[in-house]
Amino acid sequence: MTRPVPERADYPDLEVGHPKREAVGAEAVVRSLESTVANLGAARAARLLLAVNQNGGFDCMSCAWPDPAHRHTAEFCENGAKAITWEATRSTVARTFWAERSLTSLQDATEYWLGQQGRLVEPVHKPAGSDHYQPVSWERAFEIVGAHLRELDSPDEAAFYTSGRTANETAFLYQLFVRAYGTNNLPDCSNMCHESTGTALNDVIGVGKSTIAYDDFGRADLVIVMGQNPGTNHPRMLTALEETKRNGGRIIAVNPLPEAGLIRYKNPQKARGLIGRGTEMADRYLQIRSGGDMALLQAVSKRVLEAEAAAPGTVLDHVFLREHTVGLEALTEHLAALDDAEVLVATGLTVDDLDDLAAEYLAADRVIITWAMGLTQQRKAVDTIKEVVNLLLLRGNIGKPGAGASPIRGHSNVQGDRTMGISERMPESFLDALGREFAFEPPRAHGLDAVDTLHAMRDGRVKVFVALGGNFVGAISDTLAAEDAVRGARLTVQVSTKLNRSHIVTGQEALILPALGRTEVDLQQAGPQFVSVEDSVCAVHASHGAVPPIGDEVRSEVAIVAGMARATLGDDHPIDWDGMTRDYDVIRDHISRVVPGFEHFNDDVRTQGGFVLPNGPRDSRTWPTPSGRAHLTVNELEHIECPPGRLILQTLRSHDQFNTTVYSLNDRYRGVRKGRDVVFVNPDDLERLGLADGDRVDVVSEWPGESDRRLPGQRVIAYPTARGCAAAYFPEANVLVSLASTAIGSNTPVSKAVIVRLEKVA
Ligand SMILES: Nc1nc2c(c(=O)[nH]1)N[C@H]1C(S)=C(S)[C@@H](COP(=O)(O)OP(=O)(O)OC[C@H]3O[C@@H](n4cnc5c(=O)[nH]c(N)nc54)[C@H](O)[C@@H]3O)O[C@H]1N2
Ligand SMILES: Nc1nc2c(c(=O)[nH]1)N[C@H]1C(S)=C(S)[C@@H](COP(=O)(O)OP(=O)(O)OC[C@H]3O[C@@H](n4cnc5c(=O)[nH]c(N)nc54)[C@H](O)[C@@H]3O)O[C@H]1N2
Ligand SMILES: [Mo]
Repeated sequence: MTRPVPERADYPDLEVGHPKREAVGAEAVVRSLESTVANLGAARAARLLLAVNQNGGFDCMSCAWPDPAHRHTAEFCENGAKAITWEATRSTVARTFWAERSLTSLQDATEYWLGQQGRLVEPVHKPAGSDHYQPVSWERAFEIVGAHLRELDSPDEAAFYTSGRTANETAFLYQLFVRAYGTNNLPDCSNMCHESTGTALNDVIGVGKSTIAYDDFGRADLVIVMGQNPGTNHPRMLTALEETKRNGGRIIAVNPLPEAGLIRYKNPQKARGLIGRGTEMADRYLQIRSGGDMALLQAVSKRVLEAEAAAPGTVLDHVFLREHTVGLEALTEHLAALDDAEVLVATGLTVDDLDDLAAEYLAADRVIITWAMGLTQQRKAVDTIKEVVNLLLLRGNIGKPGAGASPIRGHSNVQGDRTMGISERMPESFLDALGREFAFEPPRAHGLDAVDTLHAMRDGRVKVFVALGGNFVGAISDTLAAEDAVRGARLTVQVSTKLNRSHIVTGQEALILPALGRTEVDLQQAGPQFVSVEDSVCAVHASHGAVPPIGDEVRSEVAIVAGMARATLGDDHPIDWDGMTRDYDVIRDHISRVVPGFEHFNDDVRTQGGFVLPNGPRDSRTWPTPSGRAHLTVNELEHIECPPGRLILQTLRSHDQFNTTVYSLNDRYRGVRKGRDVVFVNPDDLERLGLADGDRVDVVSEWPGESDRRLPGQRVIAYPTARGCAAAYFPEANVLVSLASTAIGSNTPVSKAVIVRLEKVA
């Protein structure tokens, strides 16, 4: 019997309560342990939770937050426990699943329901013209991939996606396969995530990564947290922010929403966190209008420069600016002309707010600015991040203890994947080294990023799509356009642990190849293998699986990539794919000769706690830019015009999801239970729009020159977000974001600022 599939976006039991004003504490710990034990059994749960983020254990896959030098016995958070439980479940997709269900019958399945079906344990193939997947042998599956790739007129007619959970060794092998095959079409989740950060930081400081170390949080006088919800997405960061507070530092949050974790934190690892009142987090909370950060940063920098003009020689770090930067004069001139009235419109803040933030910045000797998707998924994201750097540079806040620019990465190894060559445009120096090591000429033309891959699929220029993890069609913007494009492909291949939308919306022919997860022991001919990852602060460490594989047929990602490579390039290809699969030390030896910073990889990764990659700006104030200096830049302010009767909608994560993976229908901190079909709107806006809490509305987005996009039947929640702004959940709301709406310079979908109107439905 076919189990009924729930209809999309219809949650009859939805409950709405009050938002919380504190995060974590005893309740979260108890809940996460209860659910892990209930799902996995006590012994398996204990084995996993005691191994996570420990030396000799595995790296938590829930985010890229770094580990402190002194680890607790329990070095995980509530959301890490959910991610582990989700992967390490013992339920599996039944052998009969696909015989009983056509793809057509699964078109309305939600991500939540798909994820509940358990782990994928055998390779399956959907032949062209068929509406069902059917079991297929590994060898046959690889042959299908190889045959399709060899048949293409050009290697550029294929694209190879990577999601950021992929480990360093796998990522390196995968990009090697793709480049040996002949293309740089390596789109990845980073294109939708921190691409704006990499683009901006590379331009202005020469390194696209964070300039701080973990311990800097404990040394900072001021941490400004912008566009980020650490209580949900990086919960262990709250422990680092608590260190800032305990050492006398201050915290300022800049966010349209009052996020619980930024208001108060009860540390579950400390007795006072379990029973006491916890730590007050943000000393100031600026509820900025969506997309207003660039204006805010310029206004603060302007005030810093005015303070210097009023008391010359006393405000700026002149020695630093002289020795290490270029561009001060142009920046000073440009900001002098900044129109405060425009800043007030753009930010929705008051003059006092701007003055106070400037005063806080000036009172601090060591300042860290952290950010995530609230800044990167904006049209002017790249320029906004350059303004973060401008503000930091003015007082020498890069390359000294307790200070720096700190993008907080998303996926647990998204940063490492980039280091390993997963990018559609790696620098020439990387391609040269790769070609030398493996005696071939890598392709040089830039490849396609995530958005451009979809354009190319839509136009028939990309015909084969291979995904190493992730849920491309579920995660990218403009869902309906994306799905149409994917359906036109000849072959789509998903290497996955669990079911998601990208298995249901496929090319004419499709494969699902089941992979081992990070929690599982990876046994190869040379014995159990470990992999490695790089966290948000450039620390690289090993990850060892802790529990037996979920099934006999499931293969490691390395083995799957090697299998595809051999089948595509032929058994007599000079690259020894099998040797690298037998023993991952062989892959690491190759990496040590290709990637700077990894020269003694196999030794360094075996030292307790791993090693930290070199970083010029952080370590020695050296700037690998063309001028050899850090650049203060002039960026033209542009604020979001919101026509009357419209709102600026952001799409964001609930507390119980990991990207497109939905663990439960609750969003505890925001007071939502048993449903996700909601839109959060400020009460003043509701009144202005003639709507009320509890109304049902279609959320309709408008993009110039295109027809309207619609997310039907959302329940309105009156919520204390900034005025003029609204919020709805990713990935359901992706349908509203035009594929044409991307950040200037990084091509990242503008997921945090969509102009919408709300249409009341009966
Ligand atoms: N549990 C869990 N952990 C995760 C993830 C997950 O889904 N679940 N995802 C992982 C990934 S891949 C990533 S990239 C990170 C994402 O981590 P976050 O960036 O924290 O994730 P979002 O939910 O997108 O939250 C964006 C935040 O920015 C704010 N914001 C929106 N627009 C603006 C703006 O214009 N200005 C400012 N200042 N703020 C704004 C929102 O109100 C929200 O608080 O988390 C990683 N960790
Ligand atoms: N509207 C909107 N869109 C967004 C965002 C947003 O804020 N708003 N955020 C963007 C961001 S920041 C990101 S990073 C992307 C995320 O885009 P993706 O990385 O593509 O999506 P995920 O949901 O993280 O992928 C989940 C799937 O990965 C597979 N998986 C999990 N673990 C493993 C593993 O160990 N191995 C393998 N092979 N597969 C595994 C499972 O099958 C699971 O279903 O989405 C982006 N899209
Ligand atoms: Mo991300």
